[in-house]
Amino acid sequence: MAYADLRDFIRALDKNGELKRIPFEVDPELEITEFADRSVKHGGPALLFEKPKGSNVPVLINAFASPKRMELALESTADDVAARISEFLQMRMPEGIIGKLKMLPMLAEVGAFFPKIVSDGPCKEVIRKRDFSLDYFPVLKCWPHDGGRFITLPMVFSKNPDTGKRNCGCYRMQVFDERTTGMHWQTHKQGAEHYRRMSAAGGAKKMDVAVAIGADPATMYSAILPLPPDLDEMMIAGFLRSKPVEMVKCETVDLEVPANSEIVLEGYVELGELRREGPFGDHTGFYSLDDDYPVFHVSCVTHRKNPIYATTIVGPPPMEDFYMGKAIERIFLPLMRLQLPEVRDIAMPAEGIFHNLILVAIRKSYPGHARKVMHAIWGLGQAMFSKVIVVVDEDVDVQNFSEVAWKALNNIDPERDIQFVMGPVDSLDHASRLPNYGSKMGVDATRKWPEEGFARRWPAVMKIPEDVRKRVDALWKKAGLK
Ligand SMILES: Cc1cc2nc3c(=O)[nH]c(=O)nc-3n(C[C@H](O)[C@H](O)[C@H](O)COP(=O)(O)O)c2cc1C
Ligand SMILES: [Mn+2]
Repeated sequence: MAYADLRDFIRALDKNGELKRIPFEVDPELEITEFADRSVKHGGPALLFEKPKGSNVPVLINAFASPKRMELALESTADDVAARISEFLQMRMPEGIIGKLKMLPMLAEVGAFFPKIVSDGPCKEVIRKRDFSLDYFPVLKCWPHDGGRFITLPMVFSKNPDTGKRNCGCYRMQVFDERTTGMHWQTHKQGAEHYRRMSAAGGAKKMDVAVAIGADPATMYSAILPLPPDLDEMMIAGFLRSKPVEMVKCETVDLEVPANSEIVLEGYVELGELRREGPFGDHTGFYSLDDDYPVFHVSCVTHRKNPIYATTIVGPPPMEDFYMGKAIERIFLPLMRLQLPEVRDIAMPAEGIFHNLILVAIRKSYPGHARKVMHAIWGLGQAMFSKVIVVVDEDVDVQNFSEVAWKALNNIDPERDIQFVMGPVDSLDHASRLPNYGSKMGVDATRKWPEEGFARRWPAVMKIPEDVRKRVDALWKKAGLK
């Protein structure tokens, strides 16, 4: 059963022993960060701060911050979501009328994912068009040198001015004052693309933006998914929760938001207006330097009665975002394999902060195959940011980082097997020579073939035969070893 809203998810977390309520006052400035960081590093629960200092609105954090909680959020393991996607991708129109009839339930299921417009919803319980202030909400100052307080887990809605298609992305927002924030959509993201297109078209002075904070977990999660442009996150959320997302029209802008949202900030970004944003203690574990970004002007706030403020912190790994990213790794594997069927598995170790290190196991079929896979990944959506790609043969378990390091380090002749390329890099990369532009490295750690010019013999890995192992199993016990 799909979660009705954030509260429904909080109840499920509670029931499963995955939530700790904090009934006393804790400061949203740094103290909640220290709680959240300690909790995630110790495998602790999600935290609900009932009395954040300076606000009557409770704060939920770490709701997705473990494999168990990701599974509760998606009501299934990420691997099962991946299997469901594979099933859909393999769906072909069967022969004959009987076969076609058998397909109907599946097609009906596809139709059932599309978001549905409803006329009212809980997010409209309180509508504030004049009398509102962002200070009402317990927005965190996450790290000591942050430029201010940041909304860190928003669903930012905008429309592509050319296609009319909706986008929803999670872009942090620095609170500048009671009614304005930053809008940190990085240059490669869809919000920034909509902004560019509107600016280029001329005519309009501002771009409508609506921000929802807190909803059912699948809808919240969809905002971070690296989907192709113009693929509606709300449709994918409907797929994930097996129930359409109900959307309501905003009061002051031409956009819709999830009806079950806890908090909605409606407003606009003025085209051409930029303001210094940051620094911000970021995903990388380092501060992102301050930079100029668009400004979001809030024109109306709507919220539920007794709203709950959902947030997260990012920082030295592993943090909550690592668990969200791990599920992305699993869920997107079948989609990657649509283009690259030779990919057996991929892994993004926590220390690589998503795309700084991607380990890929392939079934190698022709000379140069590992390099083809690297280039394909560099051309695949947000995987373009992959700073280091290590390609290994399919007999290497990429989830076992120690096995990858051991085999890859043995298998490479660095000068021959390492490839550098130039291209777009993540906005958060602080080492690249220019912002958003720099080099990337591919490591071909597969076994080298004669067809690749490798004239020497390639040795095998040592292994004791199975029959010997069995014999020793018995002797081991006989010797009294454990
Ligand atoms: C907690 C969290 C915070 C994020 N903050 C930002 C941000 O400030 N700016 C940004 O461009 N992407 C940010 N992202 C990544 C985007 O949400 C992600 O790239 C998403 O796929 C973008 O969606 P889009 O392709 O529809 O633009 C964040 C992700 C997470 C998990
Ligand atoms: Mn998108």
